[in-house]
Amino acid sequence: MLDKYSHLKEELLKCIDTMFAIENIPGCPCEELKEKVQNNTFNLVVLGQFKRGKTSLINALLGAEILPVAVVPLTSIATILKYGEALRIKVFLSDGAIKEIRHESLSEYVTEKGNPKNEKNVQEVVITYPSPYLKDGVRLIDTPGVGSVYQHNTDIAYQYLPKSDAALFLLSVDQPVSQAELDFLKDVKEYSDRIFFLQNKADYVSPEDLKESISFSKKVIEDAIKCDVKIFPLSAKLALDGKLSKSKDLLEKSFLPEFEKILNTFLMEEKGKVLILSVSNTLIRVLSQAMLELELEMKSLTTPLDELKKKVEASENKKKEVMLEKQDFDILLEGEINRLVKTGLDEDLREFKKELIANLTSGLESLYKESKDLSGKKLNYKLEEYVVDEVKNAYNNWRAKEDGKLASSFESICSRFIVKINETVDSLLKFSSELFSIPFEVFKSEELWTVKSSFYYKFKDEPVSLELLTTSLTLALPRFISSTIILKKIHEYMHQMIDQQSGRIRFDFAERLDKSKLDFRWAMLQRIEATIEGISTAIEKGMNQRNKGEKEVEKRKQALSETAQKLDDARDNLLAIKNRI
Ligand SMILES: Nc1nc2c(ncn2[C@@H]2O[C@H](COP(=O)(O)OP(=O)(O)OP(=O)(O)O)[C@@H](O)[C@H]2O)c(=O)[nH]1
Ligand SMILES: [Mg+2]
Repeated sequence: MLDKYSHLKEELLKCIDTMFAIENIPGCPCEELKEKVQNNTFNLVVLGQFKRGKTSLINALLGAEILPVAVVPLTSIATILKYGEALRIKVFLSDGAIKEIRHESLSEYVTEKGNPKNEKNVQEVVITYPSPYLKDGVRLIDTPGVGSVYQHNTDIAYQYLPKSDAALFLLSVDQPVSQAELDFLKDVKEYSDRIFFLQNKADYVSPEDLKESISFSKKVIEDAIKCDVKIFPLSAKLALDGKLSKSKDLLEKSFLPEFEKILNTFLMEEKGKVLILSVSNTLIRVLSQAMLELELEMKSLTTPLDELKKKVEASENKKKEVMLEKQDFDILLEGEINRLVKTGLDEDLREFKKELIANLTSGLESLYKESKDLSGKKLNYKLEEYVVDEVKNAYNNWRAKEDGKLASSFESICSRFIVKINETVDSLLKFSSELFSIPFEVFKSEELWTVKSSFYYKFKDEPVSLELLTTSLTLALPRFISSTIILKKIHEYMHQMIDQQSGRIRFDFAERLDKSKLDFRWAMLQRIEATIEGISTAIEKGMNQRNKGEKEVEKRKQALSETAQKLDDARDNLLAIKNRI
């Protein structure tokens, strides 16, 4: 399946290259589409309670012992695996520094043991590895397990939910599905429509027990999330052993090949098919517009001059109408984005702050009660540490969730605009084709623009969490100070920090929305102008040619019919690619 995808992808890239070479194809975002085809990414996030075998599954899929596994809660940092010619590991630290490390030292950064409570301040780790699995933009993301005694591990896993295009959710035969697992699953479901369930450690039990444990999990999960689920058996351990020792027998026993087949088909369907179809559709649209413009030039070479002048006039009037519509789009878009900031972002932030202040105030009270006999310095330190940790976690989690929410609101605004803008462009084309009696059919298709417009919201190579800006209070405290004054000061400190952090996050979100808006506007509204421009230029070209005499006209006609042939061929190739999908 993936092979077929790679092949079609190559064909599509070839088509784009031929289109590059055809004279004057107007408004073709060829460069952009090419990049899109080449760099399309798909985030496959591995999730689950601690110790279900998430990390082992990734190693099994890659067929190599890349990531460290253990019997105690281990993974503490998210690791992203993507394609690269060699095994290379980069550690992104929260102060923005990037460090390249050797494979042997990986566990000093990504595990609870090597990096307890993330004392090394790692944001995330990115590993490149030459596995066919990761080709074509699939990224596997290992997350820390949720539900262990380490709350910070759970928090990190949550930060990656909004980034998932699909999730692999791991269960294990030795642990019946727990309430905590179901709660987590419900949250996962909010972010991902596509969840694959795996019942790992199948090698622990007999085939009968395996069946029974799967049907138990299935029932519990279906009751909880109210939809049918399929659970795949798996032994990540046997799968890796099988791949390493090239033992077919072990691999069969691991059940991995069966699951891989399903997963590959899914990736091809979801990732490959959608991409190839939408790029082909966009290109076909561009081609039919190019053909129309070519015919317009042809007509302007041959239509009697009087008649031509009248038609040009009619065309000019339509142009003015469309330019006015374009202005309206601009104003409407501005308004919608402002509304998203005011009623979406600002309100969510207000709610979140209110809740956070209430939680922290009561948390501080109880911590104060149990520690007020400590010395001033120690008490202050303890309370301050509590506030810093809580604020940091709360904002990072909230930010990740809000990010997903804003991205989808933004995309739905864009989709609505795309429909309207396309209608305008189509009506203009239709008008010109009728005016000059050129056969032209509007090509309706799913467009790719949304993908491009959400660029700023997509999973970039930057870490997901925002570091906290803090200054410590301890240094500023007078030598003798009562514990109630310390509590009061810490309260002020907390409010100040929350305000500061909110301001930063709001600024960051608003700025990204603004950039996304500009990007979208540029890409979309520019199309209206390009269409107008294309039509006028085609007619002008023909008229100019006529001034040069009969011979030149004939020559141009010849050239135009040759180009028309090339456009036809390109269209046929694209249709053939679409058919094969
Ligand atoms: N028998 C058996 N053991 C397995 C299997 N998969 C994983 N294990 C073991 O289970 C333990 C946990 O595996 P990990 O892959 O570290 O689990 P994890 O879900 O990544 O754990 P955290 O990162 O701590 O959440 C390790 O001791 C693995 O060797 C399996 O299929 N069969
Ligand atoms: Mg792990």
